Amino acid sequence: MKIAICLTQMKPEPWLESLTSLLPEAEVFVWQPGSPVADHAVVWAPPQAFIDEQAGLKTLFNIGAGVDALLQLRLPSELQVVRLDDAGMSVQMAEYVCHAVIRHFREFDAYERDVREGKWSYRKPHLRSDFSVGVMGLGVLGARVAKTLQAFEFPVNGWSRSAKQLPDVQCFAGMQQLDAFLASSRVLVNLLPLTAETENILNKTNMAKLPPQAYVINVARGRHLVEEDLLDLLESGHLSGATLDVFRTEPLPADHVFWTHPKITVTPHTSARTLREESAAQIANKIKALDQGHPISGLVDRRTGY
Ligand code: NDP
Ligand code: OXD
Repeated sequence: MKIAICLTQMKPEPWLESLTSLLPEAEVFVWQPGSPVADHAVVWAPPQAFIDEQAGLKTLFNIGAGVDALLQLRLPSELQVVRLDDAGMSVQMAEYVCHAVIRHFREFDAYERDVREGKWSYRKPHLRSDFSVGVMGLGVLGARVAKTLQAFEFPVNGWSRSAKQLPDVQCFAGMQQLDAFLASSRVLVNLLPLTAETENILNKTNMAKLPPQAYVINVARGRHLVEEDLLDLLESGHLSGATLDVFRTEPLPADHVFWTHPKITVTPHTSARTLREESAAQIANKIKALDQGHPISGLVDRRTGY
């Protein structure tokens, strides 16, 4: 069995080492033009040339949860696309989102500023019941985030494509319930996949439906957010701030206004990192299962785009 590795923006060697030791019978190699055709590939944002050369490939294992970069390529219809199933990402995402929500709710950013200026200040505590958090996307990551937020007793709303029932989460589904979801979410957390339906969903029309002083946390993809619309709503005061982990262009360009905007907190696409050892073990187990004719989880539905 042959396994090709094709990763952009990251070093392939550690993956080569991990997969070679987990699958000693396989021939694992780092793809370059002219490499032999593999049975399976482990990829992150591969070029079209890789797909075109690897005709006959059976499975593409994405080393992340979001498959938008893969689905933009021309892929043979029979090629299976497999996402990572959690692999240690959901707990990181829950940490990140809870940190951002609590930092905003408790005004720790303002306290940090005061302390830097030597001020011993107090602020009037917000009411937790006024701080409902709306999670867009109730999949592997969103469901974990919703559950973790409940441990801090925030009221939690969720929005997904199909109707869901999650304990103590007020669940909304589909476009017909989007407005009601937005109107009842003081903090909006975006954990949707990037698809034709969700691109630019964080636009002025939708964000204006959030309650006054709402706060936006985008941890999914930069192309969900219309940047100028966010800036306008921050300027008008309708939104009180935003925490952004993902951007239309990454790395965020050095002269981008988000870097220094007083109401925006930026992190460098780091809310839930791919953990190599856990992820390589998951992929190796799925390759063994496929080899033995067993079904695997994490198959992407190419029609819905996630
Ligand atoms: P899943 O595929 O498990 O879940 C997606 C959720 O979004 C589902 O609940 C789905 O609804 C919902 N959804 C999809 N389309 C729509 C729509 N049109 N309207 C309403 N709801 C919709 O994704 P994950 O939770 O694993 O990941 C979400 C995204 O997070 C990834 O696609 C990726 O872009 C991003 N991500 C970011 C990372 C970072 O470091 N910043 C790390 C990892 C992922 P339903 O359940 O009804 O199908
Ligand atoms: C992912 C990511 O999709 O890292 O896994 O953004």
